[in-house]
Amino acid sequence: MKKLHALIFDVDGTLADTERDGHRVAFNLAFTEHGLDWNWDEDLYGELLTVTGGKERIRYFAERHAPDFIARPDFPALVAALHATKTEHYVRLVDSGQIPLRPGIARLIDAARASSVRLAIATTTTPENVAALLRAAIAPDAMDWFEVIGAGDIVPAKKPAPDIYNWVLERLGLAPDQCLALEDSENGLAASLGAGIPTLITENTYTRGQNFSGALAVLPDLDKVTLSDIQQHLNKNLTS
Ligand code: XBP
Ligand code: MG
Repeated sequence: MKKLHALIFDVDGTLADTERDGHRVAFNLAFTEHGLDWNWDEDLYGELLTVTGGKERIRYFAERHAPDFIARPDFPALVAALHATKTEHYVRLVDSGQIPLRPGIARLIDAARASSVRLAIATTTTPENVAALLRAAIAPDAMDWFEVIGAGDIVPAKKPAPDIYNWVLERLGLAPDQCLALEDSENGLAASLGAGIPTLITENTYTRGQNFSGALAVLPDLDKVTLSDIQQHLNKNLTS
């Protein structure tokens, strides 16, 4: 039986449903502030979510819907400025307490801390966004509860590349099969499996129906999931 040494949490869509009412709203506020008539409605945003990384998502949208924007010589700087404004709006939204944790997350984190299972984060979003969510949705000192926080541009390639998970594993000093990753999306699963980490999926409205082959299990949420359930998923994985 492989003992669980660490839980590695994805953030957006896993710790909390941050995309529809958080990131998407922040992007639209940033577009307005920069005088752009772009508006990402819920359906369009669902399509754009296949591209991980906010700056990458803006570029992807502009390539398809705003060729004049792409043609501007200062395009890269504009993307960076747009994304910085978006992050300010997102942090403000999260600080106002509007984005709660998903069911079962707080209990699982408390159980891990009580049984010395180490905690880490591997996410595509920015460190500022992670800090804001942990502070507002968990506790003012929650950043200290996670031994390693891998976020955003710290690695050259974002999910579905495994870079962020390998970065976290290296700093945890653990082997992939001593950990378990908690993810919500196909891109996230590709990243964690790419790093060899057994992974549980908690799907959400934006990721339901994606290709989760290779996951230990696909769950609606973690509301009823205990650490021993997770250990059993790991043991089953070893015998299969
Ligand atoms: C999800 C992402 C992020 C967020 C937006 O991250 O792909 O890009 O959608 O955040 P994960 P940024 O599921 O890996 O937590 O604008 O800061 O990228
Ligand atoms: Mg996610």
